[in-house]
Formats: sequence, structure tokens, C-alpha cells
Amino acid sequence: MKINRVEFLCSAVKKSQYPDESLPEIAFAGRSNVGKSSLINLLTNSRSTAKVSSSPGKTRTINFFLINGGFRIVDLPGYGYARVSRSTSEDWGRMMEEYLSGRPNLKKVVQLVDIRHEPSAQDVQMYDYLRYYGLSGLIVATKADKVSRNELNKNVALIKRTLNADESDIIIPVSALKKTGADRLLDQMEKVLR
Ligand SMILES: Nc1nc2c(ncn2[C@@H]2O[C@H](COP(=O)(O)OP(=O)(O)OP(=O)(O)O)[C@@H](O)[C@H]2O)c(=O)[nH]1
Ligand SMILES: [Mg+2]
Repeated sequence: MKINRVEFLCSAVKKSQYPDESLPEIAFAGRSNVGKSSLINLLTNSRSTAKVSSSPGKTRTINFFLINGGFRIVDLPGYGYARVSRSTSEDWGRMMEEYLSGRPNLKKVVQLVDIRHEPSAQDVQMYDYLRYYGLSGLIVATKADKVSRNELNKNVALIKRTLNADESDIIIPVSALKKTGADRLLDQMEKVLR
């Protein structure tokens, strides 16, 4: 699959603001600063589709993008950002729950984890949550440019093990910086949409 057309649709904090349910959606979830927005820009061949920031907590809303006129990519706000207030993280939880549990046209959630680190307790929680809703199975290990080839394989195995991922789960190392891994991910996304 190639992405030729991308159009920002809207930002939402509650259900009434979502676009209609007529098109399939693939969402991207992961801790704050893991590289969700950067990955979306890599996939869409753009520098500015999704806002990237070096300070965590940049994406605070659910952002919908129309892809090739046929499906949507959804940029979810990151979790695990320590410097948000309790009420902000409660808002985050409600917002995520509302989207992930009640979106019939949501086909898959690509879960992003940083290839350099063992997944956090929140990553594990997110994985379990996605599995519960039948949305797990496609994992991206971000910032692959930051580790050696040898570390890469070791860390991919550690990520699988820590998340307690299914044998059949697919984990794809990606670098937004070096622009690697996007084709493999797009192939998997195409399968999800078929
Ligand atoms: N070296 C390297 N840096 C990356 C890569 N992907 C993202 N980054 C950097 O990581 C930081 C966070 O990237 P974002 O894409 O904004 O992360 P996010 O997950 O959208 O963060 P929130 O919106 O805060 O949840 C930025 O400084 C990016 O430049 C990558 O593949 N390699
Ligand atoms: Mg972001």
C-alpha cells in the first residue's frame, strides 16, 4: 500500500466530535514522546501531517486523518507523561476508554514502544486492554536508529516477552529519522483493511 493522499479531518475529545463510522480506522497508541506523530508523518510522507514535539504531551486530543479517501489514521494522545495533573490524566483515561471501547469501525490499534527500553507497566496495561478489545497484535518498536543491529533483535525479543505478546503478533522496528520500516507497516495495515 502507498499513501498518496492525506487530509486532516478533526480533533476530538469526545464521541460527539468524531467523524462518522462509515470508514475503517487504524489508531496509533503509545506513551508520550514514543514517536506516534513522527510515525504518522513517515507513513504519509509528510513533515507536518501530525505535530511532532521534543517535549512530551504534545498530542492531547484524538486526531483523525483521512487516507487515500478510503480509511482513517487516528493519532491518539500519549500516556505516561508524568507532568500532567491528575485531572488531566483522568480526562485522558476517559477519552481513550470512550474511543477504544466504543468505535465499531476501529479495526486495529498499532501499539508503539520505544525500542531502547523495556516496556513500562503502562505499556503492558495498554497491551492487555487492546487484547481485551481484540485490537492488539501489531506492535511498532520506534527509534530503531538508536540501537545497534544486535541490540535491535535482543530488544525486540524483550518487548515481546514483557508485553506477553501472542506468538502471532507482529513487531516492526521503525525509524522515523532514517525512514525505515514504513513499508512493512503499510503492508500490515493493508491486511487489516482487507
Ligand atoms: N532518533 C529518533 N527520534 C525520533 C524518532 N521518532 C520520533 N523521534 C523524536 O521523538 C520525539 C517525540 O516524537 P513525537 O512524534 O512528537 O512523539 P509522540 O508519541 O507523538 O508524542 P506525544 O504527542 O507527546 O504523545 C521528537 O523529538 C522526535 O523527533 C525516531 O525514529 N528516531
Ligand atoms: Mg504526538
